[in-house]
Amino acid sequence: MIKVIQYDITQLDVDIVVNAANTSLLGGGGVDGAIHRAAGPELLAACRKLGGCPTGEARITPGFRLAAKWVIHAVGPVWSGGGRGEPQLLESCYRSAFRLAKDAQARSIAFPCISTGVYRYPKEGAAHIALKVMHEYDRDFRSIVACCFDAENAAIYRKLLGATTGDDE
Ligand code: AR6
Repeated sequence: MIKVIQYDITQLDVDIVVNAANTSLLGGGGVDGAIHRAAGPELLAACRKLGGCPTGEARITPGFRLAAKWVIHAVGPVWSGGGRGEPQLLESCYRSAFRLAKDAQARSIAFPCISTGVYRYPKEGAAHIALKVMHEYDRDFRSIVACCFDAENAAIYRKLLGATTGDDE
């Protein structure tokens, strides 16, 4: 089941929280900063051992002080007009996260709106890609949560999800 909520992702009781990280995996602002603060310094230590992650891919660590057992650090593209493979990279980043989540045998997973903050990916285009991949993996999970932080993203996700399923499922 795909659910749209407007909430702080660090507070969710799910098996896996996905982070919108950068290629260094060493933290930053936005949801990345919030996840590192909530998970504690052990998260940064675990990320250091990973040696970074290319754009469009993802890596997994424990969730440490989060309720979530795991954090998947997914690196979305920086928007630079759309002609530099941004849609493909964003899609691949959601797919990589789902593959890792399946390997970890997770039943529930929550995603932020990757790339739509500091990385400036247009919100509607990003939501379209996120929901497309979420639908592909819907049957593999008990719960897939699109965790929007801002009202604009929440409205976009609800509109697009309603258009494909008739409601929030
Ligand atoms: N819970 C859920 N969503 C959140 C939260 C939260 N606590 N805080 C922010 N968001 P951004 P990006 C939303 O900028 O665009 C970092 O510095 C936010 O409203 O966090 O992928 C990284 O280290 C927006 O909708 O990530 C990278 O350098 C969404 O999360 C860079 O930013 C993503 O915004 C990645 O940029």
